[in-house]
Amino acid sequence: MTDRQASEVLLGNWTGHSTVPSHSLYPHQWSWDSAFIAIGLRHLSPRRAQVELESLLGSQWADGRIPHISFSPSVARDAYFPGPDFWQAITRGGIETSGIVQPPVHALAVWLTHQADPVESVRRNFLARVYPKLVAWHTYLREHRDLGGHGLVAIVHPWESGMDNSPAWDEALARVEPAPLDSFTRRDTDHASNADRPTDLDYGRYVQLAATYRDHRYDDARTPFAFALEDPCFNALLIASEHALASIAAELSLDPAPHLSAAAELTKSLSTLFTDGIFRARDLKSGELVAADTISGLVPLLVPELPEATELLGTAQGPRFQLGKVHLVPSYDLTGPAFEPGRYWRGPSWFNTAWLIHRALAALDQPTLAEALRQDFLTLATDTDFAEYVDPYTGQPRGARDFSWTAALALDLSC
Ligand code: 9YW
Repeated sequence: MTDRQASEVLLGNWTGHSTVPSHSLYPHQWSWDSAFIAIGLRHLSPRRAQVELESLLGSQWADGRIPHISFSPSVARDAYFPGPDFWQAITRGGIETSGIVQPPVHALAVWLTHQADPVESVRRNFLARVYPKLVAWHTYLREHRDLGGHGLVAIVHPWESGMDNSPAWDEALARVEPAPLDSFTRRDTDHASNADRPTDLDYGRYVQLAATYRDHRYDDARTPFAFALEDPCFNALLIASEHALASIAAELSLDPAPHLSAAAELTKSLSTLFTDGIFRARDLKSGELVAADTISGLVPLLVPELPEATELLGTAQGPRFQLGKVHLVPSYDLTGPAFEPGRYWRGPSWFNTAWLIHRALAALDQPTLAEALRQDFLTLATDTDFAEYVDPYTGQPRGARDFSWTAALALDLSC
Protein backbone atom coordinates (compact mmCIF):
# COMPACT_ATOMS: atom_id res chain seq x y z
CA MET A 1 0.00 0.00 0.00
CA THR A 2 1.36 3.36 -0.85
CA ASP A 3 0.75 6.29 1.41
CA ARG A 4 0.53 8.39 -1.73
CA GLN A 5 -2.68 6.69 -2.87
CA ALA A 6 -4.31 7.08 0.54
CA SER A 7 -3.21 10.71 0.70
CA GLU A 8 -4.69 11.38 -2.73
CA VAL A 9 -8.07 10.07 -1.59
CA LEU A 10 -7.98 12.32 1.46
CA LEU A 11 -6.86 15.36 -0.49
CA GLY A 12 -9.54 14.69 -3.13
CA ASN A 13 -12.27 14.53 -0.48
CA TRP A 14 -11.07 17.66 1.38
CA THR A 15 -13.42 20.63 0.96
CA GLY A 16 -11.30 23.42 2.46
CA HIS A 17 -12.23 22.95 6.12
CA SER A 18 -13.42 19.35 6.38
CA THR A 19 -13.52 16.06 4.49
CA VAL A 20 -16.56 14.39 2.91
CA PRO A 21 -16.81 10.61 3.49
CA SER A 22 -17.39 10.19 -0.27
CA HIS A 23 -18.20 12.82 -2.89
CA SER A 24 -20.89 10.65 -4.47
CA LEU A 25 -22.69 8.96 -1.58
CA TYR A 26 -22.07 11.30 1.36
CA PRO A 27 -21.28 14.86 0.18
CA HIS A 28 -21.42 16.59 3.61
CA GLN A 29 -19.51 16.29 6.90
CA TRP A 30 -20.36 13.24 9.03
CA SER A 31 -19.60 13.18 12.75
CA TRP A 32 -17.75 9.94 13.47
CA ASP A 33 -16.28 9.91 9.97
CA SER A 34 -14.54 13.20 10.74
CA ALA A 35 -13.03 11.75 13.89
CA PHE A 36 -11.62 8.74 12.01
CA ILE A 37 -10.50 10.97 9.16
CA ALA A 38 -8.58 13.25 11.54
CA ILE A 39 -6.76 10.21 12.92
CA GLY A 40 -5.28 9.64 9.45
CA LEU A 41 -5.04 13.24 8.36
CA ARG A 42 -2.78 14.01 11.34
CA HIS A 43 0.02 12.18 9.53
CA LEU A 44 -0.39 14.30 6.40
CA SER A 45 -1.08 17.62 8.06
CA PRO A 46 -1.60 17.88 11.83
CA ARG A 47 -3.00 21.35 11.30
CA ARG A 48 -5.57 20.11 8.81
CA ALA A 49 -6.60 17.32 11.20
CA GLN A 50 -7.18 19.93 13.89
CA VAL A 51 -9.26 22.02 11.48
CA GLU A 52 -11.32 18.94 10.54
CA LEU A 53 -12.27 18.41 14.19
CA GLU A 54 -12.76 22.10 14.90
CA SER A 55 -15.13 22.50 11.98
CA LEU A 56 -17.19 19.54 13.19
CA LEU A 57 -17.32 21.07 16.68
CA GLY A 58 -18.43 24.30 15.00
CA SER A 59 -21.76 22.58 14.29
CA GLN A 60 -22.30 21.64 17.95
CA TRP A 61 -25.71 22.55 19.34
CA ALA A 62 -26.34 24.75 22.38
CA ASP A 63 -27.36 21.61 24.32
CA GLY A 64 -23.95 20.05 23.67
CA ARG A 65 -24.90 17.48 21.05
CA ILE A 66 -22.69 17.02 18.02
CA PRO A 67 -25.08 16.34 15.13
CA HIS A 68 -24.39 13.39 12.88
CA ILE A 69 -24.32 15.52 9.73
CA SER A 70 -23.16 19.09 9.23
CA PHE A 71 -24.56 20.17 5.87
CA SER A 72 -22.39 21.99 3.38
CA PRO A 73 -24.10 25.09 1.92
CA SER A 74 -22.22 24.60 -1.34
CA VAL A 75 -23.84 21.22 -2.09
CA ALA A 76 -27.28 20.98 -3.76
CA ARG A 77 -29.98 20.76 -1.07
CA ASP A 78 -31.34 17.52 -2.50
CA ALA A 79 -27.98 15.82 -3.13
CA TYR A 80 -28.44 13.67 -0.02
CA PHE A 81 -31.62 12.40 1.59
CA PRO A 82 -32.60 13.21 4.32
CA GLY A 83 -31.12 16.66 3.68
CA PRO A 84 -31.37 19.99 5.50
CA ASP A 85 -34.99 20.57 4.46
CA PHE A 86 -35.99 17.34 6.16
CA TRP A 87 -34.12 17.87 9.45
CA GLN A 88 -34.99 21.59 9.83
CA ALA A 89 -32.19 22.14 12.32
CA ILE A 90 -29.89 25.12 12.38
CA THR A 91 -27.26 26.11 14.93
CA ARG A 92 -26.90 29.58 16.47
CA GLY A 93 -23.99 30.07 14.08
CA GLY A 94 -26.30 29.40 11.12
CA ILE A 95 -25.04 25.89 10.23
CA GLU A 96 -27.69 23.46 9.01
CA THR A 97 -27.39 20.03 10.58
CA SER A 98 -29.23 16.78 11.26
CA GLY A 99 -30.68 16.32 14.76
CA ILE A 100 -29.39 12.90 15.76
CA VAL A 101 -25.87 11.94 16.88
CA GLN A 102 -23.19 9.33 16.14
CA PRO A 103 -20.75 7.39 18.36
CA PRO A 104 -18.51 9.66 20.49
CA VAL A 105 -15.05 8.85 19.18
CA HIS A 106 -14.13 12.55 18.98
CA ALA A 107 -12.15 13.04 22.20
CA LEU A 108 -9.98 10.08 21.26
CA ALA A 109 -9.40 11.64 17.82
CA VAL A 110 -8.56 15.00 19.40
CA TRP A 111 -6.01 13.41 21.73
CA LEU A 112 -4.35 11.43 18.92
CA THR A 113 -4.31 14.53 16.71
CA HIS A 114 -2.65 16.54 19.49
CA GLN A 115 -0.03 13.85 19.97
CA ALA A 116 0.90 13.91 16.26
CA ASP A 117 2.35 17.42 16.66
CA PRO A 118 2.15 18.82 20.20
CA VAL A 119 4.07 21.96 19.22
CA GLU A 120 1.59 22.94 16.50
CA SER A 121 -1.25 21.98 18.83
CA VAL A 122 0.01 24.25 21.62
CA ARG A 123 0.75 27.04 19.14
CA ARG A 124 -2.88 26.94 17.95
CA ASN A 125 -4.20 26.43 21.49
CA PHE A 126 -6.01 23.41 20.08
CA LEU A 127 -6.68 21.41 23.25
CA ALA A 128 -7.75 24.38 25.34
CA ARG A 129 -10.23 25.46 22.67
CA VAL A 130 -11.84 22.08 22.07
CA TYR A 131 -11.79 20.63 25.60
CA PRO A 132 -14.90 22.51 26.88
CA LYS A 133 -16.81 21.47 23.76
CA LEU A 134 -15.94 17.82 24.25
CA VAL A 135 -16.99 18.06 27.89
CA ALA A 136 -20.33 19.59 26.82
CA TRP A 137 -20.80 16.77 24.30
CA HIS A 138 -20.23 14.03 26.87
CA THR A 139 -22.41 15.87 29.38
CA TYR A 140 -25.25 15.99 26.86
CA LEU A 141 -24.99 12.23 26.33
CA ARG A 142 -24.80 11.33 30.01
CA GLU A 143 -27.49 13.76 31.19
CA HIS A 144 -30.01 13.60 28.35
CA ARG A 145 -29.53 10.15 26.92
CA ASP A 146 -29.49 7.83 29.91
CA LEU A 147 -33.05 6.96 28.95
CA GLY A 148 -33.08 3.61 30.76
CA GLY A 149 -31.54 4.89 34.00
CA HIS A 150 -28.82 2.21 33.86
CA GLY A 151 -25.88 4.62 33.64
CA LEU A 152 -25.53 3.96 29.89
CA VAL A 153 -26.26 6.16 26.88
CA ALA A 154 -29.18 5.18 24.63
CA ILE A 155 -29.41 5.66 20.89
CA VAL A 156 -32.80 6.72 19.53
CA HIS A 157 -32.27 5.95 15.85
CA PRO A 158 -30.33 3.16 14.05
CA TRP A 159 -28.28 5.86 12.30
CA GLU A 160 -27.01 6.95 15.72
CA SER A 161 -25.13 3.66 16.06
CA GLY A 162 -23.25 4.34 12.81
CA MET A 163 -24.30 0.78 11.90
CA ASP A 164 -27.58 1.62 10.24
CA ASN A 165 -29.15 -1.72 9.27
CA SER A 166 -27.44 -3.97 11.82
CA PRO A 167 -29.53 -7.08 12.60
CA ALA A 168 -29.40 -5.92 16.24
CA TRP A 169 -32.03 -3.30 15.36
CA ASP A 170 -34.44 -5.58 13.45
CA GLU A 171 -36.75 -6.46 16.31
CA ALA A 172 -37.02 -2.91 17.63
CA LEU A 173 -37.48 -1.50 14.13
CA ALA A 174 -40.26 -3.97 13.34
CA ARG A 175 -42.42 -2.05 15.85
CA VAL A 176 -42.06 1.18 13.84
CA GLU A 177 -44.71 2.09 11.29
CA PRO A 178 -42.71 3.04 8.15
CA ALA A 179 -43.21 6.39 6.44
CA PRO A 180 -45.04 5.79 3.13
CA LEU A 181 -42.53 4.99 0.40
CA ASP A 182 -43.95 7.69 -1.88
CA SER A 183 -43.38 10.36 0.78
CA PHE A 184 -39.59 10.58 0.19
CA THR A 185 -36.94 9.89 -2.45
CA ARG A 186 -33.83 7.93 -1.57
CA ARG A 187 -30.59 9.27 -3.04
CA ASP A 188 -28.16 6.65 -1.74
CA THR A 189 -29.25 4.07 -4.31
CA ASP A 190 -28.34 6.53 -7.10
CA HIS A 191 -24.70 5.90 -6.20
CA ALA A 192 -24.47 2.34 -4.82
CA SER A 193 -26.03 -0.99 -5.70
CA ASN A 194 -29.44 -1.68 -4.12
CA ALA A 195 -28.17 -5.07 -3.00
CA ASP A 196 -25.41 -3.45 -0.90
CA ARG A 197 -27.74 -0.96 0.85
CA PRO A 198 -30.57 -1.08 3.40
CA THR A 199 -33.98 -2.11 2.05
CA ASP A 200 -36.79 0.37 1.26
CA LEU A 201 -38.79 -0.91 4.22
CA ASP A 202 -35.88 -0.15 6.57
CA TYR A 203 -35.54 3.28 5.00
CA GLY A 204 -39.23 4.06 5.56
CA ARG A 205 -38.78 3.27 9.24
CA TYR A 206 -35.61 5.37 9.53
CA VAL A 207 -37.50 8.31 8.04
CA GLN A 208 -40.44 7.86 10.40
CA LEU A 209 -38.23 7.76 13.52
CA ALA A 210 -36.31 10.84 12.46
CA ALA A 211 -39.50 12.75 11.62
CA THR A 212 -40.99 12.03 15.06
CA TYR A 213 -37.85 13.33 16.82
CA ARG A 214 -37.84 16.41 14.56
CA ASP A 215 -41.53 17.07 15.19
CA HIS A 216 -40.74 17.14 18.92
CA ARG A 217 -37.96 19.63 18.27
CA TYR A 218 -35.32 17.03 19.19
CA ASP A 219 -36.38 17.29 22.82
CA ASP A 220 -35.16 14.13 24.56
CA ALA A 221 -37.53 14.54 27.50
CA ARG A 222 -40.64 14.95 25.35
CA THR A 223 -40.14 12.73 22.30
CA PRO A 224 -42.07 9.44 22.50
CA PHE A 225 -39.16 7.32 21.30
CA ALA A 226 -40.33 4.16 19.53
CA PHE A 227 -36.70 3.02 19.29
CA ALA A 228 -34.29 3.30 22.22
CA LEU A 229 -31.40 0.93 22.84
CA GLU A 230 -28.15 0.87 24.81
CA ASP A 231 -25.53 0.03 22.20
CA PRO A 232 -22.22 -1.53 23.33
CA CYS A 233 -20.05 0.19 20.69
CA PHE A 234 -21.50 3.64 21.41
CA ASN A 235 -20.90 3.27 25.14
CA ALA A 236 -17.45 1.69 24.72
CA LEU A 237 -16.34 4.62 22.57
CA LEU A 238 -17.69 7.02 25.19
CA ILE A 239 -15.53 5.23 27.78
CA ALA A 240 -12.45 5.36 25.53
CA SER A 241 -13.16 9.05 24.95
CA GLU A 242 -13.53 9.73 28.68
CA HIS A 243 -10.05 8.24 29.12
CA ALA A 244 -8.83 10.52 26.32
CA LEU A 245 -10.48 13.50 28.04
CA ALA A 246 -8.61 12.59 31.22
CA SER A 247 -5.32 12.76 29.28
CA ILE A 248 -6.36 16.06 27.69
CA ALA A 249 -7.33 17.51 31.08
CA ALA A 250 -3.98 16.48 32.58
CA GLU A 251 -2.15 18.06 29.64
CA LEU A 252 -4.05 21.30 30.31
CA SER A 253 -3.18 21.09 34.04
CA LEU A 254 -6.84 20.44 34.85
CA ASP A 255 -8.20 17.66 37.05
CA PRO A 256 -8.53 14.36 35.15
CA ALA A 257 -10.34 12.63 38.04
CA PRO A 258 -13.95 13.38 36.93
CA HIS A 259 -13.25 11.76 33.55
CA LEU A 260 -11.65 8.72 35.10
CA SER A 261 -14.56 8.23 37.47
CA ALA A 262 -17.07 8.68 34.61
CA ALA A 263 -15.14 6.04 32.66
CA ALA A 264 -15.14 3.68 35.65
CA GLU A 265 -18.89 4.08 36.20
CA LEU A 266 -19.67 3.52 32.54
CA THR A 267 -17.40 0.45 32.44
CA LYS A 268 -19.28 -1.01 35.39
CA SER A 269 -22.65 -0.36 33.75
CA LEU A 270 -21.42 -1.76 30.45
CA SER A 271 -20.90 -5.14 32.17
CA THR A 272 -24.68 -5.50 32.41
CA LEU A 273 -24.72 -5.92 28.60
CA PHE A 274 -22.34 -8.90 28.66
CA THR A 275 -23.84 -12.32 27.99
CA ASP A 276 -22.83 -15.47 26.10
CA GLY A 277 -19.26 -14.22 25.71
CA ILE A 278 -20.20 -10.93 24.02
CA PHE A 279 -21.79 -7.54 24.68
CA ARG A 280 -25.35 -7.15 23.37
CA ALA A 281 -27.56 -4.10 22.98
CA ARG A 282 -30.33 -3.62 25.52
CA ASP A 283 -33.72 -2.78 24.04
CA LEU A 284 -35.29 -0.27 26.44
CA LYS A 285 -38.82 -1.10 25.24
CA SER A 286 -38.61 -4.78 26.16
CA GLY A 287 -35.87 -4.42 28.77
CA GLU A 288 -34.15 -7.43 27.14
CA LEU A 289 -30.71 -7.87 25.62
CA VAL A 290 -31.05 -8.33 21.85
CA ALA A 291 -30.12 -11.84 20.70
CA ALA A 292 -27.95 -10.73 17.76
CA ASP A 293 -24.17 -10.73 17.89
CA THR A 294 -22.57 -7.89 16.00
CA ILE A 295 -19.22 -6.12 15.75
CA SER A 296 -20.66 -3.58 18.20
CA GLY A 297 -20.40 -6.24 20.89
CA LEU A 298 -16.66 -6.70 20.27
CA VAL A 299 -15.72 -3.00 20.29
CA PRO A 300 -15.60 -2.94 24.15
CA LEU A 301 -12.29 -4.79 23.71
CA LEU A 302 -10.75 -1.35 23.55
CA VAL A 303 -12.02 -0.32 26.98
CA PRO A 304 -8.99 -0.15 29.33
CA GLU A 305 -9.00 -2.84 32.02
CA LEU A 306 -12.19 -4.43 30.77
CA PRO A 307 -13.02 -7.35 33.12
CA GLU A 308 -14.51 -9.37 30.24
CA ALA A 309 -11.57 -8.87 27.85
CA THR A 310 -10.23 -12.45 27.80
CA GLU A 311 -13.61 -14.04 27.19
CA LEU A 312 -14.48 -11.43 24.56
CA LEU A 313 -11.22 -12.03 22.72
CA GLY A 314 -12.11 -15.72 22.63
CA THR A 315 -15.46 -14.85 21.01
CA ALA A 316 -13.72 -12.70 18.39
CA GLN A 317 -11.54 -15.66 17.42
CA GLY A 318 -14.37 -18.21 17.59
CA PRO A 319 -16.86 -19.30 14.88
CA ARG A 320 -19.03 -16.18 15.10
CA PHE A 321 -16.34 -13.71 13.92
CA GLN A 322 -13.30 -15.85 12.98
CA LEU A 323 -10.79 -13.11 13.71
CA GLY A 324 -7.59 -13.89 11.80
CA LYS A 325 -9.32 -16.36 9.43
CA VAL A 326 -11.63 -14.06 7.42
CA HIS A 327 -11.04 -10.53 6.13
CA LEU A 328 -10.99 -7.83 8.83
CA VAL A 329 -13.81 -8.35 11.34
CA PRO A 330 -17.34 -9.12 10.08
CA SER A 331 -20.08 -6.70 11.13
CA TYR A 332 -22.37 -9.57 12.13
CA ASP A 333 -22.14 -13.15 13.38
CA LEU A 334 -21.02 -15.35 10.45
CA THR A 335 -23.27 -18.13 11.79
CA GLY A 336 -26.27 -15.84 12.42
CA PRO A 337 -29.61 -16.24 10.62
CA ALA A 338 -29.54 -12.70 9.17
CA PHE A 339 -25.97 -12.88 7.79
CA GLU A 340 -25.56 -11.38 4.29
CA PRO A 341 -21.95 -11.01 3.09
CA GLY A 342 -22.60 -7.95 0.93
CA ARG A 343 -25.32 -5.91 2.61
CA TYR A 344 -23.92 -3.01 4.57
CA TRP A 345 -23.90 -3.70 8.33
CA ARG A 346 -25.43 -7.20 8.04
CA GLY A 347 -22.18 -9.08 7.49
CA PRO A 348 -19.58 -7.11 5.50
CA SER A 349 -16.34 -6.08 7.18
CA TRP A 350 -15.72 -2.35 7.68
CA PHE A 351 -12.40 -0.58 8.00
CA ASN A 352 -13.26 1.71 10.91
CA THR A 353 -14.30 -1.15 13.17
CA ALA A 354 -11.22 -3.13 12.10
CA TRP A 355 -9.11 -0.15 13.15
CA LEU A 356 -10.81 -0.09 16.57
CA ILE A 357 -10.22 -3.83 17.04
CA HIS A 358 -6.59 -3.43 15.92
CA ARG A 359 -6.10 -0.71 18.52
CA ALA A 360 -7.64 -2.98 21.14
CA LEU A 361 -5.43 -5.94 20.19
CA ALA A 362 -2.30 -3.81 20.42
CA ALA A 363 -3.34 -2.58 23.89
CA LEU A 364 -4.18 -6.13 24.99
CA ASP A 365 -0.67 -7.23 24.04
CA GLN A 366 -1.75 -9.48 21.19
CA PRO A 367 0.99 -8.58 18.67
CA THR A 368 0.47 -11.54 16.34
CA LEU A 369 -3.27 -10.99 15.93
CA ALA A 370 -2.78 -7.24 15.66
CA GLU A 371 -0.12 -7.53 12.96
CA ALA A 372 -2.16 -10.00 10.88
CA LEU A 373 -5.15 -7.65 11.02
CA ARG A 374 -2.97 -4.67 10.09
CA GLN A 375 -1.50 -6.45 7.05
CA ASP A 376 -4.94 -7.58 5.87
CA PHE A 377 -6.25 -4.03 6.34
CA LEU A 378 -3.48 -2.41 4.32
CA THR A 379 -3.62 -4.93 1.47
CA LEU A 380 -7.41 -4.78 1.20
CA ALA A 381 -7.53 -0.99 1.40
CA THR A 382 -5.39 -0.55 -1.71
CA ASP A 383 -6.68 -3.61 -3.57
CA THR A 384 -10.25 -2.32 -3.25
CA ASP A 385 -9.46 1.34 -4.05
CA PHE A 386 -10.33 2.23 -0.46
CA ALA A 387 -13.77 0.63 -0.46
CA GLU A 388 -16.44 1.51 2.08
CA TYR A 389 -16.81 -2.18 3.14
CA VAL A 390 -15.87 -5.65 1.92
CA ASP A 391 -17.20 -9.19 1.79
CA PRO A 392 -15.57 -10.90 4.81
CA TYR A 393 -14.99 -14.16 2.91
CA THR A 394 -13.78 -12.94 -0.50
CA GLY A 395 -12.58 -9.40 0.26
CA GLN A 396 -14.69 -8.15 -2.68
CA PRO A 397 -15.31 -4.39 -2.42
CA ARG A 398 -18.82 -3.05 -1.71
CA GLY A 399 -20.44 0.36 -1.45
CA ALA A 400 -18.43 3.51 -2.26
CA ARG A 401 -14.78 3.63 -3.39
CA ASP A 402 -12.23 6.32 -2.41
CA PHE A 403 -13.92 6.27 0.97
CA SER A 404 -12.29 8.71 3.35
CA TRP A 405 -12.06 6.78 6.61
CA THR A 406 -10.68 3.74 4.78
CA ALA A 407 -7.88 5.88 3.34
CA ALA A 408 -7.29 7.78 6.60
CA LEU A 409 -7.08 4.72 8.80
CA ALA A 410 -4.87 2.93 6.24
CA LEU A 411 -2.53 5.88 6.46
CA ASP A 412 -2.58 5.64 10.24
CA LEU A 413 -1.81 1.91 10.24
CA SER A 414 0.99 2.28 7.71
CA CYS A 415 2.82 4.86 9.84
C1 9YW B 1 -26.30 6.48 5.38
C2 9YW B 1 -21.07 8.25 6.33
C3 9YW B 1 -22.03 7.33 7.07
C4 9YW B 1 -21.35 6.59 8.23
C5 9YW B 1 -22.24 5.50 8.80
C6 9YW B 1 -22.72 4.62 7.69
C7 9YW B 1 -23.44 5.47 6.63
C8 9YW B 1 -25.30 7.02 6.31
O1 9YW B 1 -22.55 6.43 6.12
O2 9YW B 1 -24.61 6.06 7.15
O3 9YW B 1 -26.67 7.17 4.41
O4 9YW B 1 -26.78 5.37 5.58
O5 9YW B 1 -23.53 3.59 8.18
O6 9YW B 1 -21.54 4.77 9.78
O7 9YW B 1 -21.02 7.50 9.23
O8 9YW B 1 -19.94 7.56 5.94
